Amino acid sequence: MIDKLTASVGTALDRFIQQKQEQFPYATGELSQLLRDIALASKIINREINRAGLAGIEGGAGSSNVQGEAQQKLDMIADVRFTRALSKGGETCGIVSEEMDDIIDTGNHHAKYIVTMDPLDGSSNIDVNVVVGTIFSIYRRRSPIGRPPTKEDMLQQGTEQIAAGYVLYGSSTMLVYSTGYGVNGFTYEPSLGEYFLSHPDMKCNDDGNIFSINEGGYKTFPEGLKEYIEMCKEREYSARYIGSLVGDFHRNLLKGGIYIYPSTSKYKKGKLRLLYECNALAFLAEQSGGVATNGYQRILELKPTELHERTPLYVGSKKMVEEAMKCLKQYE
Ligand code: AHM
Ligand code: MG
Repeated sequence: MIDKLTASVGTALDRFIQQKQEQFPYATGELSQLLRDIALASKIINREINRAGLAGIEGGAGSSNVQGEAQQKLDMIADVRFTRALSKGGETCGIVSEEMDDIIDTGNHHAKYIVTMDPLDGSSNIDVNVVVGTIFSIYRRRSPIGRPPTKEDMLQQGTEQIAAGYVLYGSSTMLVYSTGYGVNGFTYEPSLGEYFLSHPDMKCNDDGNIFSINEGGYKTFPEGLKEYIEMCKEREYSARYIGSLVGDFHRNLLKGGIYIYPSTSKYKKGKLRLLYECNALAFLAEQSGGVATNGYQRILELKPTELHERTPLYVGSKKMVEEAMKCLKQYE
């Protein structure tokens, strides 16, 4: 039975990572190990998410889980699990997480990689059983090996990413990542506890007919954006918005579309964070043939100045993003 199952799906993630490493004779295996650490952490989060409903029934706030840990919100649990996996894995010297104000020093001062992550994006969706995701970027450190990580290590442009990806905890759990040579998607097979290649060399269509935006803030959107939205409606495009970035991005990557989080009156600079949400998705978008901008400039070329800074995001099919930018430009 298991043989049949494994034969019907693609290469296992571990083997895929190994094969890719072998294509680079000077590769040390550290990045491969880091990717395995992320995959492992995601399996643990996946298990926690699947138990979320039951955990609520089993005990309310103040009760403890089997390890005796106080029950926490899942986004905090995800943060702890990822940080632990990356620290124990030994390849990461510093982490920026949405859940922590400051840089996390893993203590691995001889490691050469930096990870920025949103361990559980869209976590408010868990209460209503809707998809959530993990988003991550990997950079090479800038500071000398052997020292604690610095802010400069963290504030690198998106163009410096070595790898980036996301995990989508949906009707299936998927890990989608790129090391700069295209984008590959892996689906988790829970009975085997392994990811298998299910979406090789993912490509974002040049054009699409899905627009994803929270229109609640329409009145305060930039004029050019209002015009673009009206254009989408005239063409009877489909409006699709989960309100969970990874889910919305993933759907548009597979089907062709645009995701927009603009500046609004509530979030003047947009809501999404450059370091651990926008850069990773911009990297994946470009690696799959799509485009990602803040409406005016390429996301990957923005120079970050703060760990948790925000930026508007226009990402997805090339033609759609370019058309939206054209509309914005008219009002510059
Ligand atoms: P979070 O990082 O606090 O979870 O917020 C990010 C989420 C994204 O997943 C989603 O695209 C967006 O916030 C939705 O925001 P809104 O409810 O304003 O449309
Ligand atoms: Mg987030």
